[in-house]
Amino acid sequence: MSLDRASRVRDVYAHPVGRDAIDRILLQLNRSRSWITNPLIANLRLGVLEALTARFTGPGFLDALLALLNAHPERTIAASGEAVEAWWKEAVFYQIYPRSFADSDGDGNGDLRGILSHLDYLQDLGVDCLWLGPVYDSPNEDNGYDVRDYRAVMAEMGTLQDLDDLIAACHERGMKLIMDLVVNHTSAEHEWFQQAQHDPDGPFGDYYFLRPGKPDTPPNNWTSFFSGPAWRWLPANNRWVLRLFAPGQPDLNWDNPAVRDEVTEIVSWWLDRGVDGFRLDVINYISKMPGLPNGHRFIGDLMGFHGIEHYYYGPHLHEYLRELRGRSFDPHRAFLVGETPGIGIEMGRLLAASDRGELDLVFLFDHLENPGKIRWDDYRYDLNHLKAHYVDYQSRLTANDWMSIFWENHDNPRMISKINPDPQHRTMIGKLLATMALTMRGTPFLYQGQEIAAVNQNFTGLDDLSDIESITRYRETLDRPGEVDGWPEILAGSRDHARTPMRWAPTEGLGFTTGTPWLEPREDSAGFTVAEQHDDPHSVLNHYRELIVLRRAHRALTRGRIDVVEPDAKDWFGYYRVDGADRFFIELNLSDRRLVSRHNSGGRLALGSASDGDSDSKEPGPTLAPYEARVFHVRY
Ligand code: ISL
Repeated sequence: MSLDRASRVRDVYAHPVGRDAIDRILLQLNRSRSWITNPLIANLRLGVLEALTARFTGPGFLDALLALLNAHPERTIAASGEAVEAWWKEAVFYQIYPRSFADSDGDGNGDLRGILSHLDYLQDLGVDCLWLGPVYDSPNEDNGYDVRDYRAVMAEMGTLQDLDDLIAACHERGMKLIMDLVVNHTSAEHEWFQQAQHDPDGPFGDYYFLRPGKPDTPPNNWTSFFSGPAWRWLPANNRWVLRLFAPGQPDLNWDNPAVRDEVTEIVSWWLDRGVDGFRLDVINYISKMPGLPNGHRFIGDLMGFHGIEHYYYGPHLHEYLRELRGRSFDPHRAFLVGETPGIGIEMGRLLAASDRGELDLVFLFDHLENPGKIRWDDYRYDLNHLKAHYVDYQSRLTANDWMSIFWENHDNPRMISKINPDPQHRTMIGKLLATMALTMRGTPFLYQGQEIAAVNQNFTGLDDLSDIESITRYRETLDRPGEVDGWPEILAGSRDHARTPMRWAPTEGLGFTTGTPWLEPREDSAGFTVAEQHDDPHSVLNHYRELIVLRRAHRALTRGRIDVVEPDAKDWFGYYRVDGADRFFIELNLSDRRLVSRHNSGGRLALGSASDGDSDSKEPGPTLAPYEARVFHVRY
């Protein structure tokens, strides 16, 4: 049944897409859910609500929302069935940013042989599966997320043989490897786009979104994630091409069956080489609303990008994913995690519930910033938001669902710096985050450097940066009216914080390279390299290692149930993980103050983060130190 002006607010909230859309708006406006769920509002007819809010939203907002909802008639997710057993539900994933992990040949760029030479380290840490960032041949306008040839390795990273060796070496150690699959767009240097430009009316023209027009008027008002219009003018062709990201990243037209065939073949080609699965880059953007209509101004202003409602959950998304999975992933039993920016918990469940035949997991992003904040805001992240996110998310999952656990990757600043940049708390926050990542119910994805408590860099200006997003955004700030200095927001949000070389040793080149690193590190605190932490039993690195050992020994910490204690308690997060008679109680201080411990589980401390001596073996005190984490083992 489709929704219309006679429907009520509660009907929208009962629709998975509607619920996520409303939650997203509330989050952005920093308003509580009771705004919508109180009966006065919940019973309002949409037509009435429209009349009341039109001054605020401008005309057409309700139509835009209804079009989105009515394009997705699937309302329910079956809650029945036994939970599926799968290796990836118990695995610890580790994301490698190849350019910055380890350089084997001194050219300043990380490479495949560098990764190969550190596999023992990763195995020793307890990693089960590597997620390898893009290593395909690329002109690197967006560091490999612009693929020129899907079946070749970029020269500075090595060769196909090196990659085969890496896959084999992982498998020898009982580890798996997934690759990044970037198929929402290609590089403009990809042969398909070259052909499309050569003959826009030929078969490859329809691989992309090419539109005739005039050089001063883009076909619609969509904006790019990397600043400016989402369109690039091609003077030789007298046409525009859609590119949601960099000018050199034209979007593929998935409505063209030939494009979907190509992707199927690429995927099968890699799976035949032994890859265990993929992380699918911005996979929820692949289905664009036919006709590419203008985005609604209010929605665009709110989200920061115009047009997003026409592609972040497009009409054919589910269909295309099911098709791709059936044709290429299923025969290999490949694992799939989708990067899905902008969607919420219910849409995430529709994409990844085990009985739907689409993805296995999704990465959601609403927990990465506090309500009302965006990545470019310079603020202290309140961990109570992270708690609230997990409490809510866990409460909505059924036996068919499973979640990913992460807060760092190559697109975000380091979490420790966002929570509290004071160096005296660095180790404790590092261990707190380790404890949460490895005891929360779900699959943890660690990002390189997280295990040694990596923090943000002291960049001093644009010359210190490399990322296209930071650079284009900084230029955009210069064009804004007024003379507000744009640098603080770039420094707060730059993706380069997480992209500087891995800190292996406290030496020149950090043990990363014998040459000049492609991106200079701007942070030289002592004690935060792998070499320094390796033999220190109280290091963050060893905390990760011990937690992983504990996880592996107890199903309660992986597949076990989660029972949250006092979900509304502020600054304190406590939960049980339970598997039959085996249970753990986890207690976390989310604040920079001492807190009274609420532990009364009767268990003994299995692992604690307090740094005063060998606390692991001592009876824990009555108060938790700032950011302290404790894991108690309770047996019945
Ligand atoms: O820019 C965003 C909105 O703030 C992000 O949500 C963005 O959509 C997301 O970071 C997409 O990231 C992925 O695709 C990009 C690439 O640059 C990133 O490195 C990758 O993780 C384009 O391929």
